[in-house]
Amino acid sequence: HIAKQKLGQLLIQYPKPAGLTMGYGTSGFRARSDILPWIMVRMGLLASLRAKVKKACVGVMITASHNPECDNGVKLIDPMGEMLDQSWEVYANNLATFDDNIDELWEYIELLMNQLNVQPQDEAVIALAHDTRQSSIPLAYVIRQSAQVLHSIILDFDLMTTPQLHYVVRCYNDDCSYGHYTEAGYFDKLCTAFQNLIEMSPGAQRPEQVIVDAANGVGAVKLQYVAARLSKLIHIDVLNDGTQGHLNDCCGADYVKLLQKPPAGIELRPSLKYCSIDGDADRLVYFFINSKKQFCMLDGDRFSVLYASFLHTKLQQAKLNDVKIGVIQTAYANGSSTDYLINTMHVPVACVPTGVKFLHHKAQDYDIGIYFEANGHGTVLFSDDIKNKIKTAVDDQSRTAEERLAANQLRAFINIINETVGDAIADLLATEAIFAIMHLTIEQWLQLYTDIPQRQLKVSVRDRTMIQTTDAERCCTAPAYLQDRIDQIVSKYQRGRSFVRPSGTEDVVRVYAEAHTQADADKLANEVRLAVE
Ligand code: 16G
Ligand code: ZN
Repeated sequence: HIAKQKLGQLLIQYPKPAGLTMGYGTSGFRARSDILPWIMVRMGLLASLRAKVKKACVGVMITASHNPECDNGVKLIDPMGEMLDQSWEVYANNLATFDDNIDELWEYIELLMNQLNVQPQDEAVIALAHDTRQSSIPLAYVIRQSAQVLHSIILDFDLMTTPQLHYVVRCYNDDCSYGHYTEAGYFDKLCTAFQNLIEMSPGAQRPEQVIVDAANGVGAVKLQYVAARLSKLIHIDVLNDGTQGHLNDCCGADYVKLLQKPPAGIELRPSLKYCSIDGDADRLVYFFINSKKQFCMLDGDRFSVLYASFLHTKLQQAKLNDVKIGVIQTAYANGSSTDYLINTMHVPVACVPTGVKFLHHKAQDYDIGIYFEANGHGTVLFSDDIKNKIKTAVDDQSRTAEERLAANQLRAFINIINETVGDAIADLLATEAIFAIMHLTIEQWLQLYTDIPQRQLKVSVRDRTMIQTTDAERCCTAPAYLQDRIDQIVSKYQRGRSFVRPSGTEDVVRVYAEAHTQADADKLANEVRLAVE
C-alpha cells in the first residue's frame, strides 16, 4: 500500500518526541516550533479527511499569533471560513495520541475513513498559508507532504494573515459570491468597499493619519499594500514592519492590551492616533496620548460599541425596522461596556465562554451579530436575510434619497468587514470609515463610556483542570467551596465583579476583577487569587 508506505516514511522523518501530549485548543495546536513537525503530519491527514468529508476546500494556517517567534502552531479552517467544527477536535486529539507506529496509525486512518464514508482517492483541496515565523515554511512543507499521502491538492497561499486565509477558503467554496479566492480578490473587496463608503458619504471627513504597530509580523506587508492602494483617501503609516525588531517582541496588540502601554520605542505624539495588530493580524487595538499625557487604549469592547452605534444609526436612517441586532461578549468585557450597550444604546448583549468559536457561533443568532473579545479580536456577521433587505432598499426607487444612501452605506460597510473571522486590517478600515462619516475623533470614541478599573492575574496551581465553570465562565462549579468564597469577597467591593477560569492556552488559572477604583480592583484580584491558591 503506497499511501501507508509514504506515511510510514513521514513518521520516521518527523518523529514524535517521547512522552509528549498535546491537545487541539481554542487556537489549534500551539507549542515551541521545534517540537511541532510530527503534529503537522497528523494535521495534514486530518485536513485531508475533513476536505473529503465536506467535499470542499479546507484551510490550514501555520501561526502562533501573538506568541513569541520561537513558538508556532496550526489550525484548521472549515469550508465557510469558520473555525474547525468542534466535533472534529476529537479526531485531532485522537490523531495526536498516536506514537510513530505506522500500523496503528494507519489502522485508525482506515477506521476513520470507514466511519466518515470517504475513500483515499476522493478529491480533497487544502488551502495552505503561514505567517512570517522562520519555522513556518518548513512546517507548512510537512503539511503538504502529509496531505499528499491522501491525494490532496494543495493551494499554496504562502504568506498570509490568518483572516486572509479564512476569507479565501470561504470564497473558494462559495462560488466566489463572497469575493474572489485570491489575495488580490481580498484586497479588491476591502479597498473598493472602503473607497465607495467614503466617496458616497456627503461631508465625510478625510480620514486622519493612523500609525500602525504591525508587531513585526505578516500584517505589515499586507497593510503596506492597503496603505499604498488607498493613499489618496487615508494616510496609514506602518511601524514595526519586521525590518528591525522581532515578532511580537515588546510590541503588538497583545503587548499593548496586557501591559496597558505603547509598544517599546514608539514615542506617542499628542493628537495622533495609533493602533497595534498582532502577529497574524486578527486582533486590533487603538491607543493615543491625551492632553494630560495619559495613555488611553481602546480595546475590543470599544469596537462593539462603535460598530453597534454606527449600524444602529444607519438602519434607522434607511428605515429598516425590526432588525435583530445584538452584541456578543465574554466575561472579560468591561462592565461599563455592557452597561452602556444595554442601558444607553438598548442593544441586547449575550455573554459566552472565551474563544472565538463561541462568539462566532452565537453571533449567527442575529440579523446583525457583533462580536469582540476584549483583546481586540472580533467582527460582525450579517444574515442573508438582512443583506437582501439592504440590497433591496438600495435599489428601491420608492424610498427617499436619504434612506437609499444609508442602505448603500450599510452595504459598503458589510463589504469592508471580514465576516469569516476577526480581521485587524478590515476592522481598521471599518473603524476609520466610521470616524470619517460620523465626524468622530478617537477621544470622542473613548468618552462614550468610562471603563471600570480592572485587574487580571495569573495563578499557578497544581492542576488547573480542578477549576470548572458554568454560566459563560462567570460562575465556578468546582472546587465546591470556591464560588461561595468569591461571592463573599466580591460583596465587600463597590461595583465589584470577579471570576476565575483555567486558561486554554497556558498552564495557569486566570483571575479577573473589576471594582470602583484601581486600588480596589487590585485588592479584589489579590483576595480572589489567595482563595484559588
Ligand atoms: C485563544 C483564542 C482567543 C482567546 C484566548 C484566551 C481563538 C482563535 N483564540 O487565543 O479567542 O481569547 O485563547 O486564552 O479562539 P486563555 O484561555 O489562555 O485565556
Ligand atoms: Zn492572532
